Amino acid sequence: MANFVSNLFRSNRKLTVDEFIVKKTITSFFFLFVFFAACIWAWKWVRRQPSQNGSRSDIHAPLRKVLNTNEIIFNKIFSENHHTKTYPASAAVKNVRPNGNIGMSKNFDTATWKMYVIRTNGDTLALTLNDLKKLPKTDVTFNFKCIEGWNQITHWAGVKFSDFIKAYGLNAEASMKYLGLTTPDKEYYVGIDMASAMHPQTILCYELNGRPLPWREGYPLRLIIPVKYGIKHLKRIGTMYFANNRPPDYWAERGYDYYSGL
Ligand SMILES: Nc1nc2c(c(=O)[nH]1)N[C@H]1C(S)=C(S)[C@@H](COP(=O)(O)O)O[C@H]1N2
Ligand SMILES: [Mo]
Repeated sequence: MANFVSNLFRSNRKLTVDEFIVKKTITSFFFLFVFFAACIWAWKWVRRQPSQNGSRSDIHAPLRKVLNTNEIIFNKIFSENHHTKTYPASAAVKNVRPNGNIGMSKNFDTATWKMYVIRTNGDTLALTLNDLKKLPKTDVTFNFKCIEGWNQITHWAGVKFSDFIKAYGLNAEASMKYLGLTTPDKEYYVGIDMASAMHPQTILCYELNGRPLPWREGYPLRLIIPVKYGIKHLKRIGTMYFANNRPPDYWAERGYDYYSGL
């Protein structure tokens, strides 16, 4: 057998058709084997790599790099002209499925709630819901998508984030790279790239289906940001701040994509 094979590859004589087919087949299997071995090696190599930020909860660095590259590409193609598809309000579901209640503890005093906005000069604004309701109202009906794999068409209203920035003269703040949001108890927190925050469909939301936000949907105020997956739509905003470095992000710390764009 070994002799027969080495004969096929070594001899200079013209091969018969049968010999030629056998030789081709052996060569093909050889390269297929090398290819599989390379795949297994690459997979093991990825598994051996530490995570980029050194934390055990993060994914392996090469995979994280792919996500970060995706983010750069998405940032490039992302523009204000790219709107998420909207629907008539009548298409919205009546019974909205609530999901995720981190940072939404029962002992929360709605009467004393304020949204704190930490300005870049160190000042802090404390705004009531009425302050926000005085600003122009915007609504959006879109297909809300959760990374868990479900989606639902929902109808929300509130103040466009960019209108809020304009009304309060937060230009220095909006020129920073990121917006950070946390719940009043700081248990849930997200970071948003400023282009997505300033997108015309992003709203500081206080109504669902034309009524005040239900408790489980984030009363009194939440973020609605149709260009992102559900994880970024922080419910019950407590504090807002601005930064040039990525603010901490609850699900990004647990391995999900920081950008989470749609
Ligand atoms: N404070 C807070 N906001 C949150 C979450 C959470 O656990 N806590 N979960 C997020 C996730 S994963 C999703 S899909 C949406 C769900 O919004 P809904 O409950 O209004 O459907 O809220 C997001 N905002
Ligand atoms: Mo989600």
